[in-house]
Amino acid sequence: MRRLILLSLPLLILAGCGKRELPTPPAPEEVVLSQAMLPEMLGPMRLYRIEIGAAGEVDSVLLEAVPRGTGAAEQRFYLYDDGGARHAGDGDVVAFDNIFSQQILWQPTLPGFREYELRFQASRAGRTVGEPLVLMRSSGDQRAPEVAQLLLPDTLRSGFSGSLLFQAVVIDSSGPGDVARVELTGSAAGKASFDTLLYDDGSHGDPAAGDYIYSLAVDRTFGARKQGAYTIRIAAVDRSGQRSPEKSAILVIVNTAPLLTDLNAPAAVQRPAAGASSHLVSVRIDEPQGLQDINRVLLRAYNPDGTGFNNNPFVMYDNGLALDISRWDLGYRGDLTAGDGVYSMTVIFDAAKPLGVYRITFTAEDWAGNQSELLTHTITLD
Ligand SMILES: [Ca+2]
Ligand SMILES: [Ca+2]
Ligand SMILES: [Ca+2]
Repeated sequence: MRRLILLSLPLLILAGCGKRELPTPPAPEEVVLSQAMLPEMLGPMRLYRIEIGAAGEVDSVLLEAVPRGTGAAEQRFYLYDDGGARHAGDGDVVAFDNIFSQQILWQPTLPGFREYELRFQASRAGRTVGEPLVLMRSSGDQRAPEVAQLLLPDTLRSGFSGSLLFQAVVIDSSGPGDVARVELTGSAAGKASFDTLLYDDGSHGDPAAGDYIYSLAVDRTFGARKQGAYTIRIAAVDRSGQRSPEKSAILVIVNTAPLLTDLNAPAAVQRPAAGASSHLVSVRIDEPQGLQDINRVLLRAYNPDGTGFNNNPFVMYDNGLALDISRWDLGYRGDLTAGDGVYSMTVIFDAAKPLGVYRITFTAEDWAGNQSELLTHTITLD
């Protein structure tokens, strides 16, 4: 009798399958991690209370701190939802409210700025459940760097030779590697301000890398477009974005006018019987702050009777553009080589020009507004 029952059971189950769905086991309760509470920036040897919401049936949540790019957990913490009853000092406030907590002492193995993956993983009865939640956070010293000392010249003489160093000693408790940048700004009332960076990597004239002395070597061209007493402010920013107080000093930048040299123009020209004759006129500009400080070079021409040419003044160019009368206004005035400091223009005489002595004057002006002395030349048309 007993054997008969055992045999008939599988038959009954099979018969049932044909008519309705297999009974599905109850789905395990879904576990979702959310609403982690932790600071953006973790400071070494500081205590933090961490919280995470974990919906579902969860015993604990494991937090692993993985330095970015290493893949290996450096620190591990377990978070509990026990109201602090079973794990004293975990900082959990209310038991069984699905908020898991722990107080952690953040102890990175390396000082300085570093990014971390913080991986939260829920577990139940010793097995992981649900998907991990990964958050990016950074770790680093929370004290701002400090500009300890400025090593600046007090004056940049006009046209000085060689180079001078702008330097600042910057202290950061996490080491020079934690300083993201050292900024220098210069300002003066009514003048355009400027900014640049100082370096401690052996570049830009820095004599020694990694010695906390940030440097920038400048030459005479640094004074281009600058003139007068500037307030120099230097500040350092670390990799967590914290900014030091500024340290300031006064720097006097002396900027003087360009000099006109090497005038190249004919002393005498034969008037053409017909048509026109053209003559290249050029002058070399010595500018103490370099060519980038030259604003404009002007030529003025005067007739034998002393009257000025209608088109005075003429702009001279250092653009390397050959003479092309149809593109005269675009700067095609016969300059031979661009950017060599030799500014050029072509003087044209036609058959209608009166004979006599023509006077030509040259001036140059820099971007600080300094005017060169006037250079005068004469061309005799005969
Ligand atoms: Ca250095
Ligand atoms: Ca100048
Ligand atoms: Ca030129």
